[in-house]
Amino acid sequence: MIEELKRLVEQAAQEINQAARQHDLMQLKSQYLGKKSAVNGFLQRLVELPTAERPGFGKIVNEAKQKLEALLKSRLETLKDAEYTQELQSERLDLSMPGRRFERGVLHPITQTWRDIEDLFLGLGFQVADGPDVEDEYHNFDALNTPQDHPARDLSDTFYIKDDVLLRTHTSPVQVRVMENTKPPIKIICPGRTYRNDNDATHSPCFHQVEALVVDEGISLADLRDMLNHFAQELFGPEIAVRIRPHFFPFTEPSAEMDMVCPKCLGSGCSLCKETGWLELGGAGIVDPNVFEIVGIDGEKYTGYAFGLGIDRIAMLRFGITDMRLLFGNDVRFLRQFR
Ligand code: 2NM
Repeated sequence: MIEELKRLVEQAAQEINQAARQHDLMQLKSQYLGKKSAVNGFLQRLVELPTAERPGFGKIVNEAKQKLEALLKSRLETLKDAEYTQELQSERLDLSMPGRRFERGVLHPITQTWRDIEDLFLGLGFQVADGPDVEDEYHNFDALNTPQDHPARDLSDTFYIKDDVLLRTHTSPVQVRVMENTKPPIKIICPGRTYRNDNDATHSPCFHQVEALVVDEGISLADLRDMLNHFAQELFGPEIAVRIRPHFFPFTEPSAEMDMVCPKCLGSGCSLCKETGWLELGGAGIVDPNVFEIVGIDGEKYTGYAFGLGIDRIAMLRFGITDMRLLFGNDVRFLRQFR
């Protein structure tokens, strides 16, 4: 019986040492040490022995059990260690690997220009006014003294949403709304999105405008000229002069278009200014008394000037962008360049 037990223990020890998973060890434990196990069987067979040999053999069986338990325990430790080591290996961090690059965003060139223009005028005591992109015909055309048959009202120029509702074609309706609700003096700029049915290399159907309006006693063309000069020189440099040429707008009288010295050739003529030395900057004028009457401002007491500029065109000039469509393509490879 001792031999039999020895062989059993040897076999068990071998199996335990070959067990590859913790689960296998559990099975071996119940197989060799459980209630119905072969080792326990030996204890039950004690009765077959002469009484004198029973304690001795019982001791041997118990030692065998202890030996197997110790083996199981040590194999379990080994497996746990191996498992842990493997886990560490598979989750290993290579601290020498370069980190993921953190890409810092850039403001769109239009946003940069918009903000610079706002800052410039805020510094001169202007307030920034805001209004809806979707306007009614009254604020976009009627209140601005624009006749019913004016070509700007055409479907080919203006996006109508329905009768009487349209996408504003300029930010002047914001100024109308301010004049309706504010007593002079008024000193505002209205930057924002504007919409016209135009689409090519120099026109986008959605573009950005900033319009300025100053209403007070004794405002004259000289004030307008001063402001335009100051604006161009702040934005493009001290050598950039502005000139104004007579023009016509329904909402101003007199009206003017303004040009600035070409910042690329400083007036000597180049491809950008088509050899003229001048670039068109925007429109301007003295607010028509009809507009004042419509919005309820006393035109005998007050005068005002207004002007409008294209933010996108200014951004293109500043950054040397030649195709307006690049500004609206949202290609990050293009946009990244304007840090
Ligand atoms: C321009 C050119 C000339 C203008 C006029 C007004 C208002 F509301 F006061 F009548 N707002 N903006 C104006 C005048 C805008 O943009 C080229």
